[in-house]
Amino acid sequence: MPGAAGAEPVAARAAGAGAPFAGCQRVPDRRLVLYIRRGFLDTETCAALIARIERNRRPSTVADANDDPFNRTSETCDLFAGDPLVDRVNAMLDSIAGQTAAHGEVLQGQRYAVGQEFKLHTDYFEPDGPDFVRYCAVGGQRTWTCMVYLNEPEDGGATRFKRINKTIRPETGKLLAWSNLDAAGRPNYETLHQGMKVYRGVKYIITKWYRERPLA
Ligand SMILES: O=C(O)CCC(=O)C(=O)O
Repeated sequence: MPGAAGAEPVAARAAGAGAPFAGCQRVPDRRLVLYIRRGFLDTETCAALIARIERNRRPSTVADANDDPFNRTSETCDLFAGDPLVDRVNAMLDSIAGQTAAHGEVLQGQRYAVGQEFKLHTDYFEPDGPDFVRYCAVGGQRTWTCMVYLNEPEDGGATRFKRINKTIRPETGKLLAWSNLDAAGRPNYETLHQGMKVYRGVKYIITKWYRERPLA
C-alpha cells in the first residue's frame, strides 16, 4: 500500500512499466509524491462525465468543517458504479493507481461556477478531528487522491499546492494524483492545496479517493 513505512513512499520507487503511475510525470519535490499525466481521459469521455455532473449536482460538503461557510463553494455529483461510463473510468483510475476497486470511494464530480473555489485544505482526515472515527472506522485513512480536469475554464480554476509552490492549470483530460501520506504513512501536510477561484467559464473535475483498507 502507498505510504507504508520505508525510506520513501512506495509509489515513488514504482514508476516502471506496468507499475502504479507508469507513464506519469513525477513533480520533482521530495516533500510529497505528486504525479501528472496529460491526456489521461479523452475529450468524449470528459464531455460525457460533464453531462452527468450537470444533471445531478448538489452543494459540496467537507469533513472536519471549519467556521468558514465559503470554504468549499463548488457543487458535487456522486458518480455511482453501475453506469458503464463510470465503471470504465473507475477501472482506468484503479489501474493507474495500482489500487483495487474495494479501496476506492464513490467517484465524485465537481463543478465550479465563476467565483467558486475550494480553499486551502488537505484530503486526509485529521486524526484528531471530529469526523475521524465516523469516516475512517471501516476503510482507514485516505491514501491517494486522483483528480482529472474535464475541461478548461476561460480564466482561473488552477490547483495550487501551497507548501511546494506548485500551481497546475486545468487541461481537458489531465490527471493529477498525489499520496496524502508521507513515507512513514502519516498524513502529509505538504499536500496542502486549493482549487483556486474560477474567474471566467465553468470548471469541471472528477475526484477519486483511495483508502488504506477495503471499504466493501
Ligand atoms: O478543484 C481543484 O482544483 C482541487 C479540488 C480538491 O482539492 C479536492 O477535491 O480535494
